[in-house]
Amino acid sequence: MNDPEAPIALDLDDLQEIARPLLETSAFDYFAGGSGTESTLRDNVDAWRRIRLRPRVFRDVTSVDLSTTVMGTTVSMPVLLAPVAYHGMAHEHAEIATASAAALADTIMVVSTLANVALEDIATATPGGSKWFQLYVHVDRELTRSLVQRAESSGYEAIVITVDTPKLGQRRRDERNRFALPPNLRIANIAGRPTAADPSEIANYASSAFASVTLEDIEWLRSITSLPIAIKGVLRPDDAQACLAVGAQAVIVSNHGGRQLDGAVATADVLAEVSDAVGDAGEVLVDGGIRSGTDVVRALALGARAVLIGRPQVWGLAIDGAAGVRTVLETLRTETTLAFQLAGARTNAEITSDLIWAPSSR
Ligand code: FNR
Ligand code: LAC
Repeated sequence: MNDPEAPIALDLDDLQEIARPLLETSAFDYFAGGSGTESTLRDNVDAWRRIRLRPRVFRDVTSVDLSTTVMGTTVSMPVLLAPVAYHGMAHEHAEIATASAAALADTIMVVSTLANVALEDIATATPGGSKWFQLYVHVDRELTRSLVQRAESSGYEAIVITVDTPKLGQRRRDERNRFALPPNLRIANIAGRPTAADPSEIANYASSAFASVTLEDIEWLRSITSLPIAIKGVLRPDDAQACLAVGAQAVIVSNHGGRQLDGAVATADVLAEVSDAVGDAGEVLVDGGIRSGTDVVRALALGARAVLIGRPQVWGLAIDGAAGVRTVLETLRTETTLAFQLAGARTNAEITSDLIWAPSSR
């Protein structure tokens, strides 16, 4: 993985096994793992592949423009990097490497509260790239306020509030490994260190520090920042509409990559109804199991404005640092361009719901 410009026939599914031997077992399991029996983890990927498309022909698709805007930020393609904790376990350059790859690919990195590099340092190191800050609302309101103010003053262009993590899902792999952040790494945005304890350090931290987010919390956050707000972790139309009612500009349909409620529905299966419920009142993004350009087309056809990828960014980071993440993004760009062309679409706007084939449409 050394020339991110070179078109490569890389299957993002292959990356996980290429990255496995490069990581400590506990780190690999933390990144790869889901909750419970990992049924939602598996279904996230399978659900996209169950979706069939009916491409248009007689369209001149010689040139395709993948660019779009998400919450007012222009991106070169409808593929963003989802917030993922602990990049320092995958590569010594950690979130700075990931952010530089996103900047070079002209797309957005959503930086996690639980990054191993302080949000200010990520912003300073990668001034050219558009970044959003993913916020875990803490029981400590002043800590929460300071995170938002720090992100806003560091040039982050939006706040992503994760609402599906009142507690951490049961991560059996982490429990077996008694997972803890390696001693040379820390949660750089938070002072101190989480205490190592059962079932795992991060589960213990989430359990003690994370708030169970309410709509009143969102209204409060709306009142303390002028940045656009996206709410991440929504799977229901009623919750999506509630997000907009309290001032969010976007909803991210997500089940946290199958890491929270095991048995939760795959995001591909609920995206259309959430998108229909939101309508023109806001933007809908989706993550979970996106592994190909065809998956990107499926998501847009079901109403998403853009997708976010989680684990593939980590595998790229582990394999080859910033260049590895860049290769993941450029591979998805190449695949998405081809998928657009074969679907008969030249722009994001031409990816419409009638491209979805369903038995009822016979
Ligand atoms: C995550 N995710 C996540 N989400 C969030 O809001 N804040 C976070 O800090 C993290 N951390 C995190 C760590 C790891 C190792 C994973 C795999 C995931 C969830 C992430 O943003 C996203 O919802 C899923 O990863 C998307 O699914 P895929 O692309 O990984 O299948
Ligand atoms: C996770 C949390 C930290 O999925 O988002 O590990």
